[in-house]
Amino acid sequence: MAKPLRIGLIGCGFMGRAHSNAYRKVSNFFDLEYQPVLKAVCARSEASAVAFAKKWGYESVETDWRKLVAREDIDAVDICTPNNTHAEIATAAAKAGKMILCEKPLSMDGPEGVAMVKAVEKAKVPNMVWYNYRRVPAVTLAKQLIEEGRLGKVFHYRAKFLQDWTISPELPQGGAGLWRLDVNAAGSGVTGDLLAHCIDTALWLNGSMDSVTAMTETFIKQRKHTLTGKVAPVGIDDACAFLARFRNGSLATFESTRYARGHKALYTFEINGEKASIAWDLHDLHRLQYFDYQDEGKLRGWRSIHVTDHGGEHPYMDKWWVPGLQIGYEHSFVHQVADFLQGLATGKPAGPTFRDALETQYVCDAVLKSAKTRAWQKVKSAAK
Ligand code: SOE
Repeated sequence: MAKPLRIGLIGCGFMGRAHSNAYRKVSNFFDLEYQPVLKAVCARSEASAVAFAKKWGYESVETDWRKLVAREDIDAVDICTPNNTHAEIATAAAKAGKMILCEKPLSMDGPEGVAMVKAVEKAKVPNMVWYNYRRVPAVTLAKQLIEEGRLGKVFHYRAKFLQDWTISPELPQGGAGLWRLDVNAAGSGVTGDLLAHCIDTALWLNGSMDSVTAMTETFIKQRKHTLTGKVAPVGIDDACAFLARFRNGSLATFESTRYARGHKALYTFEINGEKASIAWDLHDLHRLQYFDYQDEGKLRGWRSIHVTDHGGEHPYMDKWWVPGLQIGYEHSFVHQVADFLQGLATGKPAGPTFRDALETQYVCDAVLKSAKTRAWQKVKSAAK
């Protein structure tokens, strides 16, 4: 019998659904010592919490997160609320001795993130941040290829995350779904929301960054605020591009926008090494493009690896269907829960931990500061 891990979920939006789906599926596909039990869900609106609980199978509801955090029948708190609430909830949950799974980005900025890291490390509670793209099998395969030394010295890292959903000036800011446009709730725009994903993957695949230089733009300067009904200045970055130097000597470019007409969630990266290159595209997420200069000359060229094989060749895939049948976005969350539970069983915590995610926060801080000062900024280290 698996040991129950009683989950208390806070927030019933898009991420509340993605995480709940992962908790429900993980034990059907992975053999683990722990099994999530959907104990309680919390939302300010009781009607929303009740409807969510019914749909996803939570046993009970709360309308005050403090009550959920204080409950003795909760082992792990999952924070799926807007960014400006992460720190307060996580700090209280750590004090109450709960494990914490926190939606990305960790915090509004680096200093807030430091306090969160201190809280979980002082309380010695397992902690993780939901940077789910690390667990797309093709991305995990990229990590394996790099660790096997197949790329050799890395020269370039290139990443983009392009969307187009905020082009209309009629779109309001604030409130459910649109808090990402409200700087007081989100902290920043595409930098903390989208580039944070690119940065997390990059730090994981290519190590720490040394310095950055950035530019940002806010194309629509004011929008109606959903909560007040009044037109208010827009404080987020709508688009951001930055150059970076990694500590391993490689050069990088990163770009993100919500104004790339035609692109919905085009997250791509490419890494060029001395011996090989790899490229990945979220719109074709089960494929990894790979070029190996050591291939025989007449056959040398980019290969498109369909990352769906079993028998240990392709990460996570033997847990799913049969070779050749692909999986998708939602499965990256299932894999992240599986790794978290595995980490509890082995005592080797699954990343990114709060401390790992603090490094992403430091890069975001440096990027936003550079955009303001128009000067290169050093990136702080989050290492102990
Ligand atoms: C924004 O549109 C968003 O939903 C992000 O908040 C997610 O983190 C990203 O994975 C997809 O886009």
